[in-house]
Amino acid sequence: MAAHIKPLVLHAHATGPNPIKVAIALESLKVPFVVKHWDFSDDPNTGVKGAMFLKINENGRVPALEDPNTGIVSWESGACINYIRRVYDKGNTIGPPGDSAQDLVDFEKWEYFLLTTLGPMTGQTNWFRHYHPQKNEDALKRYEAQTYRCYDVLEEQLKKTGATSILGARVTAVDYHFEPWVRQYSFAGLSLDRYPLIAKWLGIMETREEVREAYYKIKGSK
Ligand SMILES: N[C@@H](CCC(=O)N[C@@H](CS)C(=O)NCC(=O)O)C(=O)O
Repeated sequence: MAAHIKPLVLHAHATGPNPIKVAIALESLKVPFVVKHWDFSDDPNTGVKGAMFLKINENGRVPALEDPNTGIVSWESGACINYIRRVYDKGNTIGPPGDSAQDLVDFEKWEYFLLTTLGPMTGQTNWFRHYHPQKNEDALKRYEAQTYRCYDVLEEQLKKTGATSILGARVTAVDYHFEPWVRQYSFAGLSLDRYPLIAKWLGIMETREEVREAYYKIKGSK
């Protein structure tokens, strides 16, 4: 794939999980890309809330993805990955494993479940555990419980697929969406003791080459 493609620019942060998903998708398809790191400040030149970055993403969050081959700029990890799939995955290696109407819905329902529920609930758990200026045990309990509820749903799904991938059949972009968020369980102060299949799935994902390479490009370690 690589030879005639100009490297895409992935705007990222060294620790946030959302840019990593996009990096995994690009790695999986062998689409060349460079990473530009931003910090979480409003510094006009370096921050995601600063003037320079807001010209790329007016929502002031990473990831954002610039494609010099098409002139397209995307942001929101879901939009970035779906753009990558449409343009660079003509053979459908990371999209829905089947082409029935149910296969397409299955792909989207898990993608949206991560984007709207498991990701944000984990993010709020992190927030109230590590960053909220005042202790707020009620909020922390609420978001922990909601994240565990998502783990319950995922564990049940993995019972159906044998835990080698979320949709079964093969690894897809859905797994790429989940991996960086589920990997944060320990940082979020959560445990996988009650979730053996999530632990198994995560172990498989962590050793995949595209995942290791993506972490290396974003964080400098695998
Ligand atoms: N729904 C967005 C979330 C993006 C997001 O929250 N990114 C975090 C890093 S993982 C961020 O940029 N945070 C900066 C901030 O909160 O100021 C997506 O899926 O891309």
